[in-house]
Amino acid sequence: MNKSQSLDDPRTDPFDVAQDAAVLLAGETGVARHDFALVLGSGWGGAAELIGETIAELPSWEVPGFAEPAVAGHVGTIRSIRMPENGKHVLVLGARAHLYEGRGVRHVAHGVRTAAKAGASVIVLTNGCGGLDVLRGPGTPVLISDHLNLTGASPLEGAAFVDLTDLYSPRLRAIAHQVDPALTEGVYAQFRGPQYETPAEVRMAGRLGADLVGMSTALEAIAARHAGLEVLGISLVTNLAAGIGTRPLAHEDVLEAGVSAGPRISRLLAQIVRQF
Ligand code: 8IG
Repeated sequence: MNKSQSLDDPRTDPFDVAQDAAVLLAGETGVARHDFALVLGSGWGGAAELIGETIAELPSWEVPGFAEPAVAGHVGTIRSIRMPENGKHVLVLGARAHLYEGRGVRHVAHGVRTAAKAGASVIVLTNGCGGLDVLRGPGTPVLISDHLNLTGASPLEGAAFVDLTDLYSPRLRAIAHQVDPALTEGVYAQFRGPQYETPAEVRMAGRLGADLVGMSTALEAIAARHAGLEVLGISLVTNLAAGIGTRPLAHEDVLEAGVSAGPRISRLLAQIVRQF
């Protein structure tokens, strides 16, 4: 068997590594094609069990192009789930690479590219984030309507002039609203991190149109659109952004908000995916 090429070699086509990953996943799971993919961010880890039966679960680092996750609370497995209602297969990526980990944008985009090569037509990107609106405090899920990519980076290479109008699928957002009419929408601003924003940066993001601030998702959404996937983005507000609330930001509070909102948002996500 060929050893997989490295994403870090500039001569490697990152889609070739994604193809290798998809072939390995098909072999290990026995599922030739997955229909949907989910990227589970902070707080969202419980959704998979509610969606269906786990057919197979692999440590992500056994799959070409994936590495071990760096952050406590980020789950490092890739699962194949079968939905009992319709027999559809869902690829659950619990291993997200963040820009702040410093491995580069190819690693950030690798999960969504693997999902596309595995056959998925839809990807749901979830995250935990900071909120700018005091009326949507910790524990509130918010649909992403659009984003501001404030990272200065792109997951694309070369002249990939991809259209991002309606990047966050109006069709899928309508499904989510049907499932929960109380869901609101917001614009997600991705910062590079890993530090949280200063209050001035949060005010800046607000003036630019952001409702949510985070360190993921926008770059993945761009890569997903480029790979031909339909994108749904859902954030869980785990903290009020710096200077909006009265308390300093702490990763422990973020994890706690995820734990307490987890069952509720997991049910919501499972209900949405059933309508795809
Ligand atoms: I969870 O307040 C989480 N992720 N940039 N700001 C940014 N990322 C976050 C935040 C936040 N909370």
